[in-house]
Parts: sequence; structure tokens; C-alpha cells
Amino acid sequence: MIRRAATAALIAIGAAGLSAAPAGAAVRHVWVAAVPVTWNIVPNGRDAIMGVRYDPSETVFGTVVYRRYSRGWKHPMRNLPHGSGDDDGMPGPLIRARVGDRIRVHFKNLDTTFRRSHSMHFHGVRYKPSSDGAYVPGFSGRDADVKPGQTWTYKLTAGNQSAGVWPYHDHSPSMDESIAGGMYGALSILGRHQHKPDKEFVVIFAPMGQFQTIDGRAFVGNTPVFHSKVGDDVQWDVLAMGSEHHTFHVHGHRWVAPDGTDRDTQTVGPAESFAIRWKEKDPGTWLYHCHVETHMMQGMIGIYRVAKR
Ligand SMILES: [Cu+2]
Repeated sequence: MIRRAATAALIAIGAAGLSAAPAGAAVRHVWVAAVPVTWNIVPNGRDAIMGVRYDPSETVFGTVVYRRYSRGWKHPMRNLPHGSGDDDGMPGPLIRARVGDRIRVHFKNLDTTFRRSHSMHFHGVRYKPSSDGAYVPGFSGRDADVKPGQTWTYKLTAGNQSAGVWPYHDHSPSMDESIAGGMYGALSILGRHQHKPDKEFVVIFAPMGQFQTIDGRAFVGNTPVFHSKVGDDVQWDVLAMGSEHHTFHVHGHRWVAPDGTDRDTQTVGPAESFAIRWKEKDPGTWLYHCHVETHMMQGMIGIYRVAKR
């Protein structure tokens, strides 16, 4: 009986919370932690196309990544939808919302290995300075300098200008090494009346040591293999971190760019991002890659598989 009363009270609170927000808008809670991991950029030890082999001493390093957790940071969970890469921590959780939603990102720093401060700084959404997550000596607060064992909740709103895909990344005092080590992810925000894609793939281009990586991996066989089937409404979330420009290209496919032109390449610069969508109709095994030739040679290439219906 007590439990039933408590449940009724919770529902009442929930209804009151929703009625205060715009019609149809939700409050989305996301639990994220910074966790130390041992990362291998080239797990199979080879560049299959050029036939070059790499020793683990060249490809393995310790770093920190963003990992999605269940409420209260109880259990680690998937960062990405099924079929969107190997889900090992790069990129961080795909944070999905819709224009009008409020997003609460509950962040905990579990970096017990390097014992560095971390934070989360989000592009594309509205927030107060206390949710900026960017370290400015003498000005910023705990949001920008979450020490090991500490937590912070970032309060974000997906406004009318937030529809699309945006990066988030560490902006704490350790941001240089953290971003180089893979502390980044994507926000994906649907327009008010936009429907959810059947498949959503996150492609984050970034340099890592001597390699050019997609989601922290280099070379075919290591980079994500994305899966769809004919008839799927597929969305590619393409982002870049670091200091270079990258030209996204998918073989055998075209899409309509924001300026209305048909494209099969599109360039993305540091912390820029775009989402492209198409209705899949071309079964087969395809390549996707960065078309900056030197980047492709250094690992920025992967496989996209489309099954027949
Ligand atoms: Cu590139």
C-alpha cells in the first residue's frame, strides 16, 4: 500500500513536471561517467588494404572515455544503438532528444587511473553558464572541473535552433589530452515533427597518435562496420574533432546537402557536424571514408553493409 501511494505520488510529480514544459516535450535524463580504459586503435594489428602490420606497442594506450550508465551510475550500458559500431567507448553516448526537450546529463568522474579533472561541454543546445563545462581560470565553477569521484548535472534545452547533430567533448583543464584520447560524443536532436531514423550511424573523424581514426579506430576491419537493410531510413551523424578538416564520402550513395544540391562528399571541420539521411535502396558491401587521401592512408576508412530486404 505504501509502495502504491509512493508510485501515485511519483506519477503526480511527473505529470506536473510535464505540464510545465511545452506540449509533447520531455525531460530526458542521461547518466554518463568518465572511465579509464586501455584502448587499441588497430585491434587486428593491420592495414588490410596496404598489407602493413602494426605492433600493439604502436597502437595501444591508456585513456579515458565517456560511458553511458543506468540511473545512479549503477551499471554500464551501451553508448550507441545496435548496428552502429563496436560500442567500446568512442564515441561517448549518443544523446538523443527532440526540439523542445530538456536534457539532464548526470556526469560522474570515475577516472581513478590518471586522476585528472574532466567535464562535458555541449554544442548546439541552450544552457546557463553553470552548465557550460568549459574551464576558465578564476571564472568557471565545478561544472568545468569535475574532480575524480565528483559529479555534476548539466542542464540543457533543445531549442528551435538545436535540430541536427552536435558534438560534445571534455573542456576541463585536461581537455587537450582528453580530446586527443577520445573524450567526445554526439547529440542528435530531431525537429519537432521529424521522425526517428531506422538506423543511425555516428562517424567521428579525429587524429589519434600517428593514425587518423573513425570512432577511435583505424583501417578496415577495425573501424565501425555499419549495418542497414534496403528500405531503412538511415541517418549518418558526421563530426570532426581535432584540428583538421575531413571529407566524408560513401560509395554508391548520394544525398541532398542543405543547399539543395546532390552530393556524395561533404567536408567537416573541427567541432563541425552534419546529419545526412536517405532511404536505403542499394544493397551490398560499400566503403565509407574520409576523402583526404593522406587521412584515408592513415586509417580513415570503413565498411557499410546493406542487406537485401
Ligand atoms: Cu580526414
